[in-house]
Amino acid sequence: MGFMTIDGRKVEFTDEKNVLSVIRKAGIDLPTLCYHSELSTFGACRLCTVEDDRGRTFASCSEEPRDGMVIYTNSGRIKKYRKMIVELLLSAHCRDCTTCVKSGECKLQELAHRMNITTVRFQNTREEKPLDTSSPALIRDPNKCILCGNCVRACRELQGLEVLGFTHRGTDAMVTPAFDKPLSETDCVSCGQCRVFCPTGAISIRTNMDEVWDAINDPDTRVIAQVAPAVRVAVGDAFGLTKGHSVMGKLVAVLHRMGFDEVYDTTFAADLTIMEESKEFLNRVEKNEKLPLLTSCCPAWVKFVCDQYPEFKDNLSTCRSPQGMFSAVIKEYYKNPERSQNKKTFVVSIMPCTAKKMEILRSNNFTHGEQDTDIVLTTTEIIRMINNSGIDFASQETEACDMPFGFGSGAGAIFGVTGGVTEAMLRRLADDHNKATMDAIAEAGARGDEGIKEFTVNYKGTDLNVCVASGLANAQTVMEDVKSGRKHYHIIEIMACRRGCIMGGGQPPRAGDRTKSARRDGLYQADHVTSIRKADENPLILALYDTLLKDKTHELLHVDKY
Ligand code: HC0
Ligand code: SF4
Repeated sequence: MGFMTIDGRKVEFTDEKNVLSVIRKAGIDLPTLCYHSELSTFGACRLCTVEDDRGRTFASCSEEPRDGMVIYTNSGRIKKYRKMIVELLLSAHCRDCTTCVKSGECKLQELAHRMNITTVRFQNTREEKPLDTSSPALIRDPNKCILCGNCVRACRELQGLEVLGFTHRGTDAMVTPAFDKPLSETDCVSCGQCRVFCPTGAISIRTNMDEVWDAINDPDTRVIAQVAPAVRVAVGDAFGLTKGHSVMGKLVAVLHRMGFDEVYDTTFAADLTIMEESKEFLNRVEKNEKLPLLTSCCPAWVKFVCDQYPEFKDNLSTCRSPQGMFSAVIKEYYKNPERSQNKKTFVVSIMPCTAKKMEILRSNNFTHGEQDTDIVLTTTEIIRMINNSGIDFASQETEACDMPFGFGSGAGAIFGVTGGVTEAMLRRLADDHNKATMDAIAEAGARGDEGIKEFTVNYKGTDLNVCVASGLANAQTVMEDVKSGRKHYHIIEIMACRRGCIMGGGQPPRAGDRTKSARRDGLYQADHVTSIRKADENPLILALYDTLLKDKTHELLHVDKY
């Protein structure tokens, strides 16, 4: 503990790791472009530069707090310096703000406003570079890159990949994949974490909003939406509602008003996944083969295994993701001419995830050679489409999903948070659904924000070793332990984004700790208020197995190979 003086006021510090954190604690919002508490300190943008009582200037993100320090954050000299940094960045930056996908959320734009920069004094000497549009999930625009390195560090530090790196020197410096390859030819898993940390529009979501409007406007097309668990707890705050509260009912109402013919809940298909995956798991345990079972619902993780640990491909569950199962079931349902009434069925899934855009294109997820999900819209895109439609989201009355696929158990809702798939599976394996059993499962070890969790549960006399991890860098640690024989698990649940889908690459970015916890708590609350909390007690699922799925579980719900 110590004290420092910031702009003439005494401020206490305790365990803050840098001067910047103490300044922010003192209520001063010092701007930064490259500093992020979840990433290593880079100190490149210099916007957090402050001055001390001896006139020394330094980047406050890179300096440890010391007792007795005297800091000035807003002296005339510092203000001029900061403004000049932003001007220089702007001079080398594409300034098509009106048409930029990041407009309104761009940190550079925000800083230009904040510093009252209305003209840029310096000439742009950077040559215009082509966009990389090769990825199914993301667009990379080098002309909007400000070299903060956030994407490079997010990819390396959170995901254990080195897809992006600095290339060239001086004024030619750029961030690109190695050898300037297109993203689609790299190990990129489309997780979108680089986009989450990008302060400008240099890495953005590949949007599919126009295709969806076209389908909605076509009278011969039945447009069906399925909404992923994590979306419902991330949409509300964009419309001024309480952070993290589930707004599923309002979202259903708005989607209907926008023109979606039917709206379903992906939690229904999460229940299907649990039914299939628990059966598969018990079968493998009984035969003692292909263990540990690796969950397969996160497409970025599936690609990571295929690229980085191909020797473990057979360990992946053959279950398609809930998104994949749902679309296959819907398409099969409307194959019946009486139901289809000569309309084309177009399935749009609304997901927190950019990698889902890649998942739907992978041919092993197709049914009889045909793509099941037509379009994936991320949460960010659906928010934009709602704004575009002019509908007042906040004032909508809630509506229920359509039938016959409109209900998922609480176990399906928690899929969106790390540990949720495991908890849902443990519920399925339990004999009863009384409160004590549900509480015991909740306490078993799957919950919590830690990147890697491990615990043992006993199932009918057998000890099952469980590992739950989120973030691919953590997944890498887990897989290296398994590979070397240091760890023995029966099942490993991985979600590529830290904390699970609630922090997916397609969610509205700039989510601080409060938002993260609110989204997590929102999903647990959604589970809590659901009357059915076990997948195997969902009557719609049971009915589906007796009808449409009777002899089609494999062809609609599983992949043949990875
Ligand atoms: Fe997820 Fe899913 S839980 S991956 O995180 O399993 O994107 O929310 O929709 O498919 O259900 C994402 C979220 C899903 C799927 C489900 C799973
Ligand atoms: Fe790396 Fe994920 Fe970005 Fe691809 S999408 S470059 S894997 S952070």
